[in-house]
Amino acid sequence: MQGTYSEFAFGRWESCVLANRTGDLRDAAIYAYEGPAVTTAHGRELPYLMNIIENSFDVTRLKWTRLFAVKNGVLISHRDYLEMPPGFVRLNVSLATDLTCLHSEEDTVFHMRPGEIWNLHVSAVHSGCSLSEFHRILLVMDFDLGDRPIEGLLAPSVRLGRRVEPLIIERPPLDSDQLTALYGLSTIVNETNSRDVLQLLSKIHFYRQTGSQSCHDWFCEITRRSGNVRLHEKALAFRRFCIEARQYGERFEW
Ligand code: YCP
Ligand code: CO
Repeated sequence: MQGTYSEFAFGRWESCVLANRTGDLRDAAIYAYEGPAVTTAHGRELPYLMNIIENSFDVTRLKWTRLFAVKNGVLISHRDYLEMPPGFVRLNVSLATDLTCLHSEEDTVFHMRPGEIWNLHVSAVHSGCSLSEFHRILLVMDFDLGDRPIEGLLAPSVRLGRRVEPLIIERPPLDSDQLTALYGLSTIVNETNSRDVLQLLSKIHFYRQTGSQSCHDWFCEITRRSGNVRLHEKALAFRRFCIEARQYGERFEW
């Protein structure tokens, strides 16, 4: 388990680095570098998985190989690669999942079936969750592709695999009573429950039609209506941190 990126996580969320620049497990916040990736101690404990990765992808371009585990939790909507040069792409493969484990990218919610290879556009607003006790494990690979075509990352056997229709999750609309109820949280939100409120908001787009970013916009509006200026400023700062701009290695203090 790494503390890195814990600001984005609600519930149980863990990351585990299998390969990076140094081979050091603690080197967990992604950045660009030259040269091949080095397998970490965790990666060495998973030779079968590392072997499949080597046989399926162009590992000469693979810079970060990580596992993200989530259980009864959510990684709040955010953008990645804010600190990366252009040309990075992320491929995801679900290793253990069930239908309570979902992802979002902007206005779309989907389920990654085991074995599917997903190119998530992580510079767009996105999120992921397990809405149950199911302990989902996701393989996350960041490649330095430059301006080459993405198909080149796949070994021929993988490239020729069957194309499947993605499982998009249709959601009922969010009605005006529900929106009023959400804004009503402004009457109860305070310093001690603000993270609980945010956790509730962060999951709503997985079961109601609204964009991935809505939780941040609602949280800013709820805290504004609460009249608690400090909390409202925190909300604005957190939205900036998650989806607008952040420095490399920047952390967020609640
Ligand atoms: C990353 N960004 O891109 C992380 C993953 C949330 C924030 C977790 O490596
Ligand atoms: Co992300």
